[in-house]
Amino acid sequence: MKCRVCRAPAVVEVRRHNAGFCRDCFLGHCRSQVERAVKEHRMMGPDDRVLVAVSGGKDSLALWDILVELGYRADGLYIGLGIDGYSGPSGEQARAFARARGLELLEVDLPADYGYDVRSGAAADRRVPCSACGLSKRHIFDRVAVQGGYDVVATGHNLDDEAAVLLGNVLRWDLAYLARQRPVLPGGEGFPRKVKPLVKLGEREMAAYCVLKGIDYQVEECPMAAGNRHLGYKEALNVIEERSPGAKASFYNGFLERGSELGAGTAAAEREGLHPCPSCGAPTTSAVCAFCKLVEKAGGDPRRRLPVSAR
Ligand code: Q46
Ligand code: ZN
Repeated sequence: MKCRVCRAPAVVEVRRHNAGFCRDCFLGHCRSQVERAVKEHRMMGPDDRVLVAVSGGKDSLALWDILVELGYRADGLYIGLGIDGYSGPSGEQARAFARARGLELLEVDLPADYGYDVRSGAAADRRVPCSACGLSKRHIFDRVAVQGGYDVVATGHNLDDEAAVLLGNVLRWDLAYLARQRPVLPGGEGFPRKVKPLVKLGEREMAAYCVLKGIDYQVEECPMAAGNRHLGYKEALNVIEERSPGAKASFYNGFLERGSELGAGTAAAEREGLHPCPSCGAPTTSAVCAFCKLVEKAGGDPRRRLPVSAR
């Protein structure tokens, strides 16, 4: 197979595009897919300060790398989740990446800074671990971004992630989640804009990007992911994609083109009645926000000072 762009021998095949690429043209393809997503969905401008949610995995490190190559002012934020055998090496990969490129990586560690980890927080708040984890991460990314004056938080959700979440939301016809499932969520009083610049790139493309770029990343998945519903949806979509290459992209892109207004009213209603949490200042519709409740139940302190960029 030859590179679609320059006709040199191809090293990566992207079946969805029925195309092969040589190393340099593949890296260029990834950058241009991110540029296109940013432009199409008006994710951010050249002067925006970007906070990248960095887990140490392939997607977030590739995203950070691409945004910096495209000229964005992008710092990283890594959150230590206290998950045995996973959080230690993930943090190491994130730190090594930032150190090698002279980039700024902010860090928050749930056990050291808030007195709980994903498992104990989940048990105290009677949630499944991924729910406690997601709540903690969303809250901390939002607070660090708002307090640090970042314009936007960028996450490494790729096409496979978004198609799997979409399948789950459609199977339940969860309109509130469908309304929030866009590549850009506008900011508001107390929360930053959130963007997903990798929505045009698949999981295998991100792994290939890291390998070809020499980016070491945490290959092991989080042990808590085993058995979660999203993995099942991903597997189901992979079976369909195997038979009909491009099905995943047309499922997700069709939603963006024709179905993304689903639940728009629900989303607007959710933002009404928001007020600052008396404990941490985050916008909430309850007396105290869900994060502060979780931290208090887990015996920690939600009023911890968050890290601020030194630049
Ligand atoms: S890190 Fe957290 Fe994921 Fe692990 S506990 Fe679940 S949500 S699976 S992205
Ligand atoms: Zn709060």
